[in-house]
Amino acid sequence: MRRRLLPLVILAILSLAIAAVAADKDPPRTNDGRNVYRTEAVRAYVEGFEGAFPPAGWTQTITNPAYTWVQDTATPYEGAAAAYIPWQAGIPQYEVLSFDYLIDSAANEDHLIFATQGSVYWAVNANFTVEVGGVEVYNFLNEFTAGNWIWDTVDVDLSAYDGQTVTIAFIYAGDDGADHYLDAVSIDEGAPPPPPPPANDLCEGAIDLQAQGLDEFVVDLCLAADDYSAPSGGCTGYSSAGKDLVYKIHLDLGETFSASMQGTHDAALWLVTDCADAANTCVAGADDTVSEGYETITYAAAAAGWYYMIVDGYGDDSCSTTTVNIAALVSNEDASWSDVKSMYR
Ligand SMILES: [Ca+2]
Ligand SMILES: [Ca+2]
Ligand SMILES: [Ca+2]
Ligand SMILES: [Ca+2]
Repeated sequence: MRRRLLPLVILAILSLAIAAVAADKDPPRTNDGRNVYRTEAVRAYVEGFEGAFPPAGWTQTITNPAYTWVQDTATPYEGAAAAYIPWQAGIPQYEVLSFDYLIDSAANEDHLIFATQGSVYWAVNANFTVEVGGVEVYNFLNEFTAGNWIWDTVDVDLSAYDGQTVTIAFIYAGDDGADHYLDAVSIDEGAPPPPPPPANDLCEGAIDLQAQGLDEFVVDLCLAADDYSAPSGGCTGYSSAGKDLVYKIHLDLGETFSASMQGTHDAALWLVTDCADAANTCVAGADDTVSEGYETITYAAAAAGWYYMIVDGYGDDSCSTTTVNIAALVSNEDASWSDVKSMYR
């Protein structure tokens, strides 16, 4: 008996799978791999629909009691539950979840962020919109791009409402649409400002390799800006439009300096005598390999003085976390390893 049923069960599963195409009105009722947790910003307020429904402090406007917003645990965006509304044909729905919030300009708490999913295909019939103070600030049909039944986050800038208490309303309205979801409603502080560039982003802040005793170090070039580019066809053979950091070293006449760098980007390494005129004073450079490759320069000082090493990359604003190796200096008088001068002099 069981064996005879098995093909029928398989057929049923297959037909269900085939039905789950773009025009499906119901989402897949599983949550495999889609419970993504957000970490990108500080939340000043969050409602994840985990507890009482509607949540404390929220208002629910109901016109179709059998098909309105409810708590649902089948496919939350995060946590164990989300707000969910089933579709209905023949009886129009205008179902609203709303809450009031003081948009605090002082704390920069002026981003409304929420996760939603639904069917863009069926939103033509019944759409999901968000209003702030009665003004539409989000339209699922027009703005959602992640696809049908894929959770995605929406970020609405509320800075225009700084200092005001506003009603934020999530509205599902229409007839014969598709199921819709809402979760992780939050008022976030703005994204944290980017970290300041490293002190040695520019020549003025060049790090003294010897004073710092640096012989091997790892540095994230992505924190830097592209300020210097080797001349095309010049000392590295190519321009270097990648993000760059600057190091300096004092060399005696004839002293040989050797350094290498390696990262996941197409690295470029060059040494100049006048950092303010880097492109025209390059004395050694290397851009011989592509990503993951080692670039190595070796230079015997033609004059005593300061030299500036620019740790760079070929591609526009290219960068990676890069390992830099500085070989011990070799003096002019006797270029043998027995006469290697310490970096830590
Ligand atoms: Ca939740
Ligand atoms: Ca720079
Ligand atoms: Ca550069
Ligand atoms: Ca390279």
